Amino acid sequence: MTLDAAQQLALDVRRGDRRALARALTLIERGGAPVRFLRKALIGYGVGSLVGITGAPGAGKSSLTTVITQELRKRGMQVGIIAVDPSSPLTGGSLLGDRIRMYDLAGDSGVFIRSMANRGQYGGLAATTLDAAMLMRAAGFGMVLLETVGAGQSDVAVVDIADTVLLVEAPGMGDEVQSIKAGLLEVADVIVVTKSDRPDAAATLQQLRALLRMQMESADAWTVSVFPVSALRQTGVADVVDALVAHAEWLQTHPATWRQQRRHLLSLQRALESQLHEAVQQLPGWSKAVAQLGHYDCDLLAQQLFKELVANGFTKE
Ligand SMILES: Nc1nc2c(ncn2[C@@H]2O[C@H](COP(=O)(O)OP(=O)(O)OP(=O)(O)O)[C@@H](O)[C@H]2O)c(=O)[nH]1
Ligand SMILES: [Mg+2]
Repeated sequence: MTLDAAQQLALDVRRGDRRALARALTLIERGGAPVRFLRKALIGYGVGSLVGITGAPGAGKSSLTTVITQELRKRGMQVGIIAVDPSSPLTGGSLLGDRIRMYDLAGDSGVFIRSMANRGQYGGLAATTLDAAMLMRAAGFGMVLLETVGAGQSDVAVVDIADTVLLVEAPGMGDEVQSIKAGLLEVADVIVVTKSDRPDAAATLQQLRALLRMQMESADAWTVSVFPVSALRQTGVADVVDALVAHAEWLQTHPATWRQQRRHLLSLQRALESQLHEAVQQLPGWSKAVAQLGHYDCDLLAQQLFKELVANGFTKE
């Protein structure tokens, strides 16, 4: 893809062309030069915030994502959804039996759902997801919701890249609140106790609120709140959405949070990796190194390539 073609595509994305958006997302997943071109063409466009929705498997993340999206739509906001689990019901299944269907959302042109597989691209899933969110923001989505597979590595990534971390806790999942074990409570901006229609939800709610009261707060820190939500009965959703919008606004006046700094660092790392990778492929020694793969240790080959790169004078655009 040429820079011109990428610029045209970026323009189409910004006009709200859904096919262009889908195409750009595919390019981003493949990586390489087009990603750089797109980034260059889209940087600074769009203002929506990226909300990471995380919690244990089966906690109710997809159901919550659905009802939050419906509430945002009521408020006239366009919503992007990224599901990083390929087996997620977000990609086509039904939730809560027939009551809530992601299909309903998929038929709404104000909602764009994309599932991302955990591919081994350099930069990793977190960086690719950041780029995807950048595209969706540029396409005019006021909020991008990112649902993760649950406890595990990708959770950590969500914490690193999201503007707002929404922690999902289901009631009655043992005496210990699940997210304490995962160390997620400290990084949550908004907490939801799902399935609040269940009788054991009240105890979980109390437990979490008590835990939060024990946490230290600095003068200008954001106040974390716990909200009960029933996706089944569709109660409590507006309060959560209010909190998400309030947090996005709060970030406007508090841009230097540690999470945002880490996010920017991740973007830089991704850019460095992709530029370095491309530059190395231009070297005369590249094909030799590829031929030697399997015979030498990769660290050694990387070192040789790096030396060659420095000797040739690394200059790019
Ligand atoms: N009673 C009740 N059940 C709910 C509610 N929300 C979700 N559930 C049920 O909880 C189960 C898990 O819901 P999901 O929304 O798929 O949870 P998830 O966290 O996305 O699950 P994974 O993506 O598999 O980790 C399903 O059987 C839902 O029907 C709710 O508000 N009330
Ligand atoms: Mg799910």
